[in-house]
Amino acid sequence: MPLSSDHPLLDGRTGQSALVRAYRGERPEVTPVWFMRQAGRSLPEYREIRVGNAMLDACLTPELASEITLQPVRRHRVDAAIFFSDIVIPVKLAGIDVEIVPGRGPVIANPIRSASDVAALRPIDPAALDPIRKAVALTVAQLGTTPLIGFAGAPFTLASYLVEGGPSKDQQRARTMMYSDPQSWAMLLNWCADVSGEFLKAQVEAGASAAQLFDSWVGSLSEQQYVRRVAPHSKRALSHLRGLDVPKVHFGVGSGEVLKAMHDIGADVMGVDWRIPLDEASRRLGGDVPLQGNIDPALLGAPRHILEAHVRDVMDRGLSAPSHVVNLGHGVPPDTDPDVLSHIVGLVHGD
Ligand code: 1CP
Repeated sequence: MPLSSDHPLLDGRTGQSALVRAYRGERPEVTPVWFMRQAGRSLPEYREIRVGNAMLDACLTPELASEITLQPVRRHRVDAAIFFSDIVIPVKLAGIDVEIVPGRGPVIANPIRSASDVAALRPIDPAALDPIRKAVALTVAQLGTTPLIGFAGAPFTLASYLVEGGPSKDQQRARTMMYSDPQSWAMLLNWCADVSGEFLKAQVEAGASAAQLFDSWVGSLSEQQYVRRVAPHSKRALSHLRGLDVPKVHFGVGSGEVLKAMHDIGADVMGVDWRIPLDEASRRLGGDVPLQGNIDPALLGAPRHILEAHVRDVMDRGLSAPSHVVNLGHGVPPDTDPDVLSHIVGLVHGD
């Protein structure tokens, strides 16, 4: 089913925005900028609104999710909103007992480690996604010409949480399962692809103008294992957007070795972390892929002149790609001074 005619991309609201034009490979007059994890703990207004609301409850309360999504757009004047939610929301909506533990991250009550655990997984009920559709609709109604980016976790990153039971340094248990029980692994990743894919599709249908797949922990894989045991499932996640013509961004941390393979699953734009310069990323991708990134989050705490020189260097190197959306190389650290983010926006926009 194509996008409806009153979708922001088609009804004149976001189709000509700097973000969408850059994602499509054009160079708008002003370079667009937004920040991964811009909606969250670095903002006092976020910390205030979250008092008394557990993380995943906030994500599933449309008015709250919408307000939190809008906060960084108002404050920083970024060129995009990213939907406030979490990669584990579709897993929760499919019946898995998961919580976000403050200071730690997602914790799964009963990790998925055996063939029978995998066999017991159930598909997501489309009605369970109603709070997501509602939150997105509320948000785009207020965003006007600023596009909303929808997102989902890629199957490998999502499966890592399910198998490990929580955050882990190198996803070792998950990778053990990948080698020792490839069949259950493939079934688990297909399930993750389908729940993430439906979550992403719900956001796009309800009004998101772009989609970003986060494979945050892909850096723990070799290229060979990525191509063989992961990439087909990431492609499957994106296949849920078939017929919905929105730009698709693919991002991973430590993804230098797999950048090309990550693009090959059907991404239009590659998000790059801070470990490789954008001109090198562009070279690895053949020079014709729009890029997003890659300010080192560590520099947000550096003296202004050092940060500014780094941002200019990132922008210069971004000229080697057909187009560039400025972002960080990973999420905003919680202790970031929000004024530093606003300052970067001004610098990138040339205010
Ligand atoms: O109580 C809180 O405020 C918890 C902190 C928090 C927030 C603000 C979590 C827990 N998730 C989120 C929101 C969130 N998560 C967004 C919202 C919008 C935005 O980017 O502005 C997004 C896109 C995510 C996606 C997400 N969740 C990813 C992929 C992006 C990335 O940062 O790599 C991952 C890996 C998660 C898992 C997760 N959720 C929360 C935490 C602390 C973590 C990481 C834990 C770990 O280190 O393994």
